[in-house]
Amino acid sequence: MTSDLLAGLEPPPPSRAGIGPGAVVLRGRALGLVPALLAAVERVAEAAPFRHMVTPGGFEMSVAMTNCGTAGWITDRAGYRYAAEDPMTGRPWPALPEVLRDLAHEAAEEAGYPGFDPDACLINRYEPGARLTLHQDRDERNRGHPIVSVSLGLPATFQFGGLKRTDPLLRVPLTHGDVVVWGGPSRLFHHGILPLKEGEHPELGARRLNLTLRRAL
Ligand code: MD3
Ligand code: FE
Repeated sequence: MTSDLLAGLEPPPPSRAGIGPGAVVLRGRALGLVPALLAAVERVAEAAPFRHMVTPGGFEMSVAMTNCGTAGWITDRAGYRYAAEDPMTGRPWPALPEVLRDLAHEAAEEAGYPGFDPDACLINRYEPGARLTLHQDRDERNRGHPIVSVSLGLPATFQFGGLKRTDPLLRVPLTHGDVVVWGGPSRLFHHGILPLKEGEHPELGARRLNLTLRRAL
């Protein structure tokens, strides 16, 4: 009774693979948690709505963002930074849901980074056409901590370079349920997301969500 019958019906088991120095993809690692993760995002967005922030250069980002945790990543004309309050509401960001904290802690451990205790989660929402240009994540105080990212909904093409902006780029698909842990040298590598392609995901519709769990302070 067995896996023969179920083989065509069930998603593949999670797999682990390196994609760069210190970076580990756990394919499908979040699949069993999707309802809890979506409920958590919905609850966060009720208190801290998704919004299109403005870059220091004055451009509105195509990705809509919100945060939870004791610190949230923001950008405006004054720059990129972490802030304890949501500038849209003047209130603290919603607390980091336990399901996110636990997933990040466990995924980091599975990737070789035990003891990860995130205090911030940036939630990115992509609609078709939305993209994230090549950048480094360097607003966190101690970049010795890894970052754990969770992808949900429509697939995206992730671009992964090196320490220099001009280093050659690797393209990696990130799909529903994938968790990636970025530590070691990869933590400071340039990366971005190509414009999201049109599509319809059975659970999320024409959207992609990406949650990045971080130690900001
Ligand atoms: C590699 N987010 O929020 S997730 C970001 O899909 C960000 O929304 C993308 O880049 C997204 O800053 C990519 C993968 C990711 C996240 C953080 C990283 C890769 C990373 C930090 C350092 C190196
Ligand atoms: Fe990033």
